[in-house]
Parts: sequence; C-alpha cells; structure tokens
Amino acid sequence: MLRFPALVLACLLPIGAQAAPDTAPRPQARITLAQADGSTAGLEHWIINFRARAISKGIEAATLNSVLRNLTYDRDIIRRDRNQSEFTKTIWDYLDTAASDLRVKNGQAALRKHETLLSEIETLYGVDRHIVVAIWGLESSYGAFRGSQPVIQSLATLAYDGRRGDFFEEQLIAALRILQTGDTTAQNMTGSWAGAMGHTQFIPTSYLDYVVDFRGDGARDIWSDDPTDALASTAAYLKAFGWTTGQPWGVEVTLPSDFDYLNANRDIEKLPSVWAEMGVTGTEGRAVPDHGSATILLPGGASGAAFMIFGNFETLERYNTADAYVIGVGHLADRLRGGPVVQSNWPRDDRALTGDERRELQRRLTDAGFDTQGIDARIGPLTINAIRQYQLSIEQTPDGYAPPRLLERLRQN
Ligand SMILES: [Ca+2]
Repeated sequence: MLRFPALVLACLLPIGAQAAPDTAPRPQARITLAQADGSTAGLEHWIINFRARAISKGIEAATLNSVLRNLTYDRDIIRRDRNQSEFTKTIWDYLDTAASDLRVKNGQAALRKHETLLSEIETLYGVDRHIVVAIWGLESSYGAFRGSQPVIQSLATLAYDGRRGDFFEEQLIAALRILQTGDTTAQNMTGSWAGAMGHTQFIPTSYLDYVVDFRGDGARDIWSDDPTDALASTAAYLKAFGWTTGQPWGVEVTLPSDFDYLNANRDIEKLPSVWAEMGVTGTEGRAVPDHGSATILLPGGASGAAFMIFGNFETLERYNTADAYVIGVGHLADRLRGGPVVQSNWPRDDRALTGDERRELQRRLTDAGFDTQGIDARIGPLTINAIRQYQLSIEQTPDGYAPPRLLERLRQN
C-alpha cells in the first residue's frame, strides 16, 4: 500500500503515483477527488460510529476510551493528502537527492556506528546491510526525521475524511491494536502525517505483520532513538518478500549501438550471460555475472542510464513500487559500499511530466489506439508499452520514455 509517495521526506517522493500491495510498509500516492469539508465536530460524530466497528474487530472499549478522547480534525493533514500526488521529479533529480554526497557520508557513518548490529541483522536475515541502511537513509535520513505527528489523530482524521477512508480506517484499527500490545503508548506513537512510523516508516498494518523485537527486550520499538528493532524489521520485511542473499538489486549496463529497445521490457527476462551475447555488458565492458534472470530498465529512455535488474528489485518494490524509489535505494546502497555514481549521462534538459500531463498522455495514447489500460497518471509497464507502440508508429526509438516533447507530438495528432 505504499502508495503515497511518502510523507517522510516530501522531497524524496517517488515519481508517479500508483497503488501498491497492501503489504507495503507505507502508503503511496493516489489521486482522487477531495471530499467535503471536515470539522472536529464531524470527526467526533464519526468516532461514535467508528467505535462499534473497532470493537467488532477486537479493540477494547478501554483502549478506545483512553485514546479517542480530545482528537481534533487536522486540516493540515488533509491539505497534504490532497496535494501530495503532484510531487513529480525526474529520475536524475530524484537520485541527486536520494544519493547526495551528504546522504552517502551520513550513511557510511551510520554503517560504522552500528556495525555490530548490522552484522547480526545481515547474518540472521540474509539481507545486505547497505540496502537496509539505504532504506533507513531515504525514509528518515537515518532516523533524523521520523515524524512527530500523533499517529492516532492523523489516522482518525484521514479515515473520517474519506478520500481513502477504508485504507486509513484499517490503519487506525491496526494502530489501536499496537497500543493494546503495550509496545508503545499513544503519546509516543508518532509518525508522518499519513501514519508511517519510526526509522523506516512502517505503517501500522505492516508493523503488526513484520516488526520484530530483535533483542527480545519485551517491546517492539521503532520510535525511540535506538534503531535496533526498526532496522531488523526492515530486513525481516525484505526477507519475507523473497530477498535473495548475494544478488544485486541491479547493475548499470552499457547497451550495444544496435540494441533492440523492445527488449527493454519488464516481461523479457534473460540471464546476464545471454544479455552479454546480445552485447549488453557492465559499464566496464565485461559480462555481468549470472546472479539470476534479469530485465533491462531504462528510466530515462535511450539517452539515459540503463540498468540490468534482478529479482531483488521486485522485492524492494514491496517497500514502494515507484521505480525511482527502488533505484534510489539500490544506488544509495551501492554508493555506501563505495561504488561509483551513475556512469551514463541523463537527458537533464527534459523536465518531468506533471500528474495532469501524465493523465493527458494516457488519454491521448488510448484515443490514438495505443491502449494504456487505465488513466491513473502512473507510467507503469502498460503505459510504457503503449508509448513504445506509439513511438514505433512515428518511427522513433521505442524506448518507452515520455518527455514533454512526446506529449506535444501527440497533441498534434
Ligand atoms: Ca525491542
């Protein structure tokens, strides 16, 4: 459920809003119409009805009595919820921030400071410590920005507001369940405005399913300054979603000049050795080792960097499905390990399409006979395939990349 480019660092939002699996640790953005004006009186009335639903799901009256008192309708949260989907960045701008020199430096310091802990976590779960620390770096700048909003009040406001009422009500009930476990108190349960909590920003349902008490001290604590439980839980989450030990998330590659761009498709998987026979190699010119089957991803089109991505890329998508986020985590992890910056140039003169423009692109492609199978402002595999077919029809390189000039071309159809 990630689906909200999150909160956390509003500055670090994934590109393109989309719906995520219900298991993702935090919500991602979605786009729908806003609903009627709310008020604290309206929230109080809503709570009366909510109580019965919560009790039917096992929340005790005593919990509700102590926690749901004196909540206020938070207009600021609703404003943020309605505006967030318009955050749009190009992949290169996103990576500049996600793997900035400062974030790399702070991450390397965190790796040294928590070396023993990270080593234990890596041994137990088999998840590369650099990946765990990179997620920590993107979600909260290594714990510096864990969110200070009272989670119950935020979730109650969002559930009552109704734009994603069912989702947030489920999160609110999960948050109440967490309080009943005694892991924390309502006062300590703080997070982002959308209810993502702690060092690595778990939403309440993911907390219940995946957060661990790593040292067995009796409480699962992702809120305090000590990141032990949060980091272990992040590794546990990735392990639960199939992390393959020793496999990279992806590797930057060089494509041959005669590369058939129709092969850069998430449905076309080959072993690196097979890609190498087709001329696709690491940036140093050698075949990529056979870590498993891989696909080719071109987040900036034919004139940007190319990545060979593996199964672990899909595992990271369970945290957040946006390609930019996954590449951001993977690249930051590589940098933390001492790896280089992205070697290829990006088409930095292009700007990102806005949400409205992405919807217009999908509408115009579909109207022109290139069905995107939905108008959701998300440039996912179906839209990319439609873009490719359109590019072929106008004799352009079918790289599935849609800068503003492609939309302009479509407008002239
Ligand atoms: Ca603990």
